[in-house]
Amino acid sequence: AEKYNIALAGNPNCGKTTLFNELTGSNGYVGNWPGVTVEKKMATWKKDHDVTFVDLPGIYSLSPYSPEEVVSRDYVVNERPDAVIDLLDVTNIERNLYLTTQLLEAGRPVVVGLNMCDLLKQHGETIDVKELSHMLGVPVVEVSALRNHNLDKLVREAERAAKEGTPAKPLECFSPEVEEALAKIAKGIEGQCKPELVRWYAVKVFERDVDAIKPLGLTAEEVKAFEPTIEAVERDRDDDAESIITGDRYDFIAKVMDRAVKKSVGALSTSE
Ligand code: GDP
Ligand code: MG
Ligand code: K
Repeated sequence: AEKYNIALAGNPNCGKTTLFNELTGSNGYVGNWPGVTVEKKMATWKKDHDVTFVDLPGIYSLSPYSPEEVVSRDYVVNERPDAVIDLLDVTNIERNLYLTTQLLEAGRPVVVGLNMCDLLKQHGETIDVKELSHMLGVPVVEVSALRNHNLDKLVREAERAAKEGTPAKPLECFSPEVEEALAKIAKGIEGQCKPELVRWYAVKVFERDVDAIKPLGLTAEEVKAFEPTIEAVERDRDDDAESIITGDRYDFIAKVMDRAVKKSVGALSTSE
């Protein structure tokens, strides 16, 4: 049978360890990621040893500000797991979706698990899973790691995504002037990376993330040639490139919240 590596990604406290232990019985390998004291955990699915889960460190973003983010980014982008399960804490969905917007650009098949769905009712929210899946462009499964609810379904979806091997389609979540700049940059880096990573690297060039764009092998001059494109947007928006990208991601998330997450009738909170 085919063997698949499935990475578990998500914010701190989203329930990743609970999920990992439930799926694997926690009998796997525990060590460190190369060069850093960040714990690396790998173990096979107790129901099918051809599926290996790689527990990535809990992170809020793939922007490389911490060793945890660097490890996660390098694993997903360069080591290329067969699929990524992006686990979200539904009681914190707005914040958790930020990482999702980045993971969808990383060129790998993605399945979203909405964890802690056992708490949704008391949290006073309902989630339109169909709409959320439509907006994100990937399968979404409601689960509870703690109560072992729907976990097989989540893994089967991830297995199917791995088998198909179709990378998630990056969201078109940026404002028109940013999209235009990204398209220009994408043209300039075409052929320098895998087609499914052109968007990822275009964003990284725009953000001037010199570390992340090293694999493109651009000369300093080639990198500099993108400056007028980036600076034009920065003047237009009166903000720096990285903040513009972050702001646009949150604007997109606000739309997702508006369309796919509803306060349920009788919820304790009356504020929006
Ligand atoms: P991690 O930081 O992502 O590894 O999160 P943990 O697995 O340590 O979980 C954080 C907390 O959330 C723990 O107290 C878990 O018991 C709890 N938790 C995890 N999954 C669920 C769930 O599906 N429902 C509920 N109610 N709590 C959960
Ligand atoms: Mg953990
Ligand atoms: K950021």
